[in-house]
Amino acid sequence: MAMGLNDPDLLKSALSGNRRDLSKILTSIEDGGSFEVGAQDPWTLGVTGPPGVGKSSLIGRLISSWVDRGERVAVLAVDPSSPNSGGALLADRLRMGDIDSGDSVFVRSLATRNHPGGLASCLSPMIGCLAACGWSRIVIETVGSGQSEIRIVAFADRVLLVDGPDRGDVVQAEKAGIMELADIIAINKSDLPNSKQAADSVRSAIGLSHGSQPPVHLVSAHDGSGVDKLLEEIESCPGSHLRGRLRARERMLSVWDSRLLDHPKLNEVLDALGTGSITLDEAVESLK
Ligand SMILES: Nc1nc2c(ncn2[C@@H]2O[C@H](COP(=O)(O)OP(=O)(O)OP(=O)(O)O)[C@@H](O)[C@H]2O)c(=O)[nH]1
Ligand SMILES: [Mg+2]
Repeated sequence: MAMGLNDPDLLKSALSGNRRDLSKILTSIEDGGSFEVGAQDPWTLGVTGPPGVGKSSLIGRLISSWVDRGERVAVLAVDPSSPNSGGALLADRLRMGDIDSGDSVFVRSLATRNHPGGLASCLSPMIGCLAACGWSRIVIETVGSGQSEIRIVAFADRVLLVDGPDRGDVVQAEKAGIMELADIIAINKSDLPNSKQAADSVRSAIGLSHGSQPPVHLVSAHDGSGVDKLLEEIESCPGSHLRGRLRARERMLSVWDSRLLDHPKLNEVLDALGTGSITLDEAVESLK
């Protein structure tokens, strides 16, 4: 199961920059292996937002700028694995423009369908592994603005919510509460009509909430407008301080969830609960 992690040569090779061996290690982490190498302080950005708003295109823009500055960028693209999407790999669709990714960009898809208990147990070790292997910018992209996406991006130290010019997108994000967790909001597709109105409506929606309000940037991944400013905002974002507690809560809930969903006795207890032979309280007790 965690065979790759017990192989010192593989580890050494990944740490010295071998991408194939890095992939092998990430696979063994996905399969349940743990990974701990020294005290790393990974730089992480979570990017989330409704389908099709341009998250990958925008990440592509950010990657170009980062690579120009000498950063090495890793993207963990989390596949929602909805039955409708057919498990399409987000990484395949990552639009990175014409950047020469070379050794500076690493993209990895994570299929949530392989993880009934969620990704909680593998995200932190994967991030740690990428940081140890010298990836200085680690981006986690998720699609949607529901609870599970919030839980995933909460593993990053700064969160960017991307929205589109449709009011429907914005409402979705408001409902899910992702706006409270976002450090920065980008309204993409500023080259299309209605994007300014969408930005205004987001500003007024967050104006009604308490606490510090995230800045709202109007950007276009297509023509690049506003992207430099957005990048500066991301770079100067203080990381975990502002919304650290909120994110900690989501991380804890997702670890809690996955412990329950991965519990070896779960099916047995559900069967008993389903037939009424035990009570809900007894079921909970027996899964502690
Ligand atoms: N007009 C316009 N279209 C854009 C812009 N950014 C992205 N798109 C288009 O929007 C579509 C979706 O772009 P993606 O970058 O795949 O969006 P996404 O949010 O990553 O999509 P999912 O990962 O499937 O949720 C593509 O057809 C892009 O060409 C933009 O700034 N302006
Ligand atoms: Mg995408």
